[in-house]
Amino acid sequence: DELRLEERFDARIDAGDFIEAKDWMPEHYRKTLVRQISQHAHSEIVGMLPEGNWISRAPTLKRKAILLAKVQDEGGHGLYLYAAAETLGTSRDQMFDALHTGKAKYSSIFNYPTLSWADMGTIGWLVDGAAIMNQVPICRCSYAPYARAMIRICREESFHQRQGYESLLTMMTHGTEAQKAMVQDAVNRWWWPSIMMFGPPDDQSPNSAQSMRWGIKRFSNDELRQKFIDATVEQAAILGVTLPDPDLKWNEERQAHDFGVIDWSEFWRVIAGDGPCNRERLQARVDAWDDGAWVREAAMAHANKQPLKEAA
Ligand code: FAQ
Repeated sequence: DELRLEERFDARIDAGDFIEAKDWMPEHYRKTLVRQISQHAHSEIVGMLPEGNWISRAPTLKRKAILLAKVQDEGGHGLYLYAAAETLGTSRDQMFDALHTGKAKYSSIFNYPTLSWADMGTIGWLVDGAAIMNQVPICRCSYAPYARAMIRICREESFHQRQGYESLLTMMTHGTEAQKAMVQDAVNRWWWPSIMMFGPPDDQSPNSAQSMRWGIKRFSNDELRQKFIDATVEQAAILGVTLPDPDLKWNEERQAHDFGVIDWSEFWRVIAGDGPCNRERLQARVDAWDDGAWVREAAMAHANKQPLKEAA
């Protein structure tokens, strides 16, 4: 019966087993995964938009080729993740519908505008950097199809992070004063939204305890945020940029950096739909879906003809 199955499931989780699509799982585990994986997929797809804005304006052929490859990778990540979520019994149409009607979330970070070329490097460095910090532990997530998808995604994310850092380093070491100022301005705008990507503080994170119990999350939001800040401070020093937080300093006792107060009211406002670009991002996805209607219709018409052909 249900209770025995749940006990067996918990024991498997405690033993560090991976759960496969056809294994028994509690309904709440399934729902939590559908929520997280589909939101992750939506983030990748919506995340193509801020960078897509700069493909036609990249400064050199090399930078354009890199940016194109990165944005295509993000499309690929979205597809692996939708496929992973489908193994839990949800359909892609249901997931798209949830996104297009504003029921499903996607990462807060993609609701900010990309105002200069330096934003491309800064997204790679900070946004992909934060994504890697959050996603490497998901390669060991208890749900195996998600964990497997994350391995390839993380490899590609590390290319994304490095291309961003290298692009900023080029501007900071060989650039003009105006280019250096452009980098600093981009870092000033992206820093706080990047550290919000890890989600609300642990004591305001309703899903964390259960997700950690189930091995979906391996570290808490605050733990990952701290690790990211500690790693990034050194990288900022090498780049020669300042992080826009006067309270950021090494704490010998904690062996970690202290940092200033995060404006959580901004975070909650953005995830509730009222960030600088929420309406524009969602509209772009709805338009893409509507514009693609003829492709779906043609594919269905073609598929429907197949059995007739075979019979003939
Ligand atoms: N944005 O209880 P928790 C990328 C929501 S990286 C929006 O702590 P949880 C790569 C949360 O959903 C970005 N909403 O939730 C890329 C929940 O609301 P709900 C995507 C957020 O799930 C780079 C509520 O707040 N990465 O795309 C955010 O345990 C460059 C309470 O929060 C992933 O999705 C946020 N930042 O922890 C692409 C990673 N934070 O659902 C292009 C996988 C929290 O109950 C360019 N996901 N919320 O209505 C996760 O690790 C987790 O889901 C967290 C949130 C850590 C994001």
